[in-house]
Amino acid sequence: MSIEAEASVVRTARQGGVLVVTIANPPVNALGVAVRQGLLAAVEQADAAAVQAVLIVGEGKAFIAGADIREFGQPAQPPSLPEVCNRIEACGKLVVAAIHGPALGGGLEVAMAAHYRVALPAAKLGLPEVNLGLLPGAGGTQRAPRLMGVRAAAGLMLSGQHLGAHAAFDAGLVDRVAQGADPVAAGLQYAEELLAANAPVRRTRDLAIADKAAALAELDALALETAKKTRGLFSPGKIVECVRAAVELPFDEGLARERALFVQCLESPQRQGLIHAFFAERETAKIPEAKAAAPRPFAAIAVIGGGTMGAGITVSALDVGFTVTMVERDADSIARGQANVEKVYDGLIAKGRMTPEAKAATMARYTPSTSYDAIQDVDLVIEAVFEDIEVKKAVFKELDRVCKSGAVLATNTSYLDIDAIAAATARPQDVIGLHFFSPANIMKLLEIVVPARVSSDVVATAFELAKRMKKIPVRAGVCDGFIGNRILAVYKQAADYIMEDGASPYEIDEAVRGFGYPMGPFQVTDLAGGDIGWATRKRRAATRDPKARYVEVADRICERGWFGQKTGRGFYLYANGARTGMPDPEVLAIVDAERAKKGVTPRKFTPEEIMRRYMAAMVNEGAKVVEEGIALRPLDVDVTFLSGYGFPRHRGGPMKYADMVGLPQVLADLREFAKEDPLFWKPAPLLEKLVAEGRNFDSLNKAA
Ligand code: T1G
Ligand code: NAD
Repeated sequence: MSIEAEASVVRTARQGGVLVVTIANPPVNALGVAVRQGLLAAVEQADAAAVQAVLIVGEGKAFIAGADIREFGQPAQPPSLPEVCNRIEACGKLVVAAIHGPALGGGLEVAMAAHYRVALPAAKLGLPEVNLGLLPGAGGTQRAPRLMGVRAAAGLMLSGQHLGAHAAFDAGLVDRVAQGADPVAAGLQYAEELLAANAPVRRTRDLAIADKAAALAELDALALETAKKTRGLFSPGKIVECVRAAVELPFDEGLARERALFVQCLESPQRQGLIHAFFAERETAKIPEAKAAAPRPFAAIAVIGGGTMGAGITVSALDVGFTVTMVERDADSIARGQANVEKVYDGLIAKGRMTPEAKAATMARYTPSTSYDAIQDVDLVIEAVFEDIEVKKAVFKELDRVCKSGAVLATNTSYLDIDAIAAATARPQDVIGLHFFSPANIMKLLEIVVPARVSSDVVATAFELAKRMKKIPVRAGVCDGFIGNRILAVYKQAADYIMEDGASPYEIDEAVRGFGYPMGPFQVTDLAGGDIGWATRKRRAATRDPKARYVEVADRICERGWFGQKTGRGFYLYANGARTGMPDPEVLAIVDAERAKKGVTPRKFTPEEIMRRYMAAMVNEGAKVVEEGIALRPLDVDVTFLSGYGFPRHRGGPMKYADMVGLPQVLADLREFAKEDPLFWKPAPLLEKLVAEGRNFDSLNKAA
């Protein structure tokens, strides 16, 4: 890397007796190779120069947001970050770090290698490597326990959370909290005070860890707790091992142990999955329409319908500062709607996470109404009424009548044809799908469904809304179920086939949980309510391919009124309103009866075989969704399932998982299963094409 490149991302300048080292590597001063080389050169320059101190600052919004995540998986380029941190710590001049924004991962490790740290009010300090399947690999696991204590340091690394300036001060991570936003000014003032006080060079490596016996006992307990809490994850346990090394070993041996464990994490497939998830979530908002048009201005929102979704959407909007007018059919319904909203805030107050005053201030931005005329001036409307095309068309006709020109009209439908809904108005260019997930105030995913005649600025407005609501947006085309529910229907069908062929619903759920999901498909059906799926199956019955295999077990269960948790039984039994269900022998009897009716001889399925079929179905439909353009890229399918369907994050999403397994293997599985059912298991042409060309799904992410 040339001197100019180093100089371009790391600048040095003398200010009196202080060498100010500024990292300027937008957007977040990631510690790419040029920054590492620049930092090393700057410290060596300081040691050689007639300066008394060094001040390290970041330019722009961040101090340093960590190692350059894009470099992971690439060949390592010297110097390594541990070398840079050790060199900073070894500097003969006082080194001060002034933190005015994110100091995360390697960024905090650089700061902890400095001799003194000052934080400004907007500082955010953390070691979030665990979120990437990694651990702090530049001395963080050895220096943090020396500064914060063993328990607090382990907690910071295992949670991946960020600490604010004052919390970091209280934790011993920084020595001072200064006011203002200018790190150079605050840093210089602190450095001069330290020099005036003849403060010594203070190397973190030399700090002692108090009461080692107690610390080791704590780590024993933490190791057990971590294994239980982070079931199936690789790096959390390695973090605890590193902290144990910090207690048991001399500093440099601890560093060597950290490096060895870091490399193990780097080689773990979980690192690939988690880093893919990190970047994929930041790519979904990069859509053609956002390049083509700017969002329309919006501040006042209306929500039509105050049921499960209407209330959750209202809370999401109120939580980020919008005014919301909720419109319901009649007085009883609007009273229920308002109660559904207030219930959320009362729950937070009961948990001490909100004050009554804050609730009052929030509800002051909420207006209940039973008249559509109340929303003639709003900028954006989100409809969440019954999932019935005629009801929705009638509502959109009413919106067309009352809403001002330029208002964005959105529907929260789960399955219905948004082009048909738009056609019910004289302004289809203003109609878009905003598919929230239940509970809407919690779930991060927002499927933004783009109908044929919508204008680009309306799509851009929807993505801007997602950003302001802190949702993860995914652009989807119009089809039955869009991206998520369409693919869900297919792998749920595969689960039904596996059940009818011999595995119990409980074995299938267990296999899916073993894969890393919080719940299996039959538990999810019971949670969401079996009646919703039943209504969808009935709606589709008329158009279902008569040649397609159809499993009637769920229908038999629904015919008995067993809709799941809300009726106390479904696939599972929920005694006394329990949230965790027990296997139900009567359900197994229903399954056996359906097998007998179909002449199916049940056979054993291993968890691996269950997951091979479950994932093959999911990936195959995912490939169809991409090739039809319903999803822009495979990563959009991944983000949909990571943020809306509980897909295990460390596997990166269904399409990333398929890439890691290898598309030839997935295709071979499909072709094997197609021998039993060529219609259902017919491989997607895109999958066959990619395999034939020796390419993978990620090649399409890059191409987009
Ligand atoms: N490396 C590379 N690119 C990064 C990056 C990083 N560390 N952090 C952010 N970006 C990119 C991001 O992809 C996006 O790009 C742009 O910056 C803005 O990010 C050895 C092993 C800092 C709180 O885990 O948490 O150090 O999409 O949209 O919402 O121990 O980014 O514009 O092209 O997220 O304001 C540990 C990760 C690394 C922090 C800012 N560090 N970053 O949030 O903006 S591992 C992290 C964040 C490590 C060492 C180890 C956030 C942020 P683009 P953004 P934001
Ligand atoms: P819900 O039955 O809980 O609420 C619907 C509300 O709409 C009722 O309160 C009803 O009074 C009101 N309503 C009906 N007609 C109206 C009209 N003409 N004007 C004003 N209000 C009217 O239903 P929900 O579960 O909230 O679903 C609403 C929509 O969201 C549906 O399209 C559904 O498919 C979709 N959705 C539901 C979920 C979910 O998990 N429940 C998830 C995503 C999307």
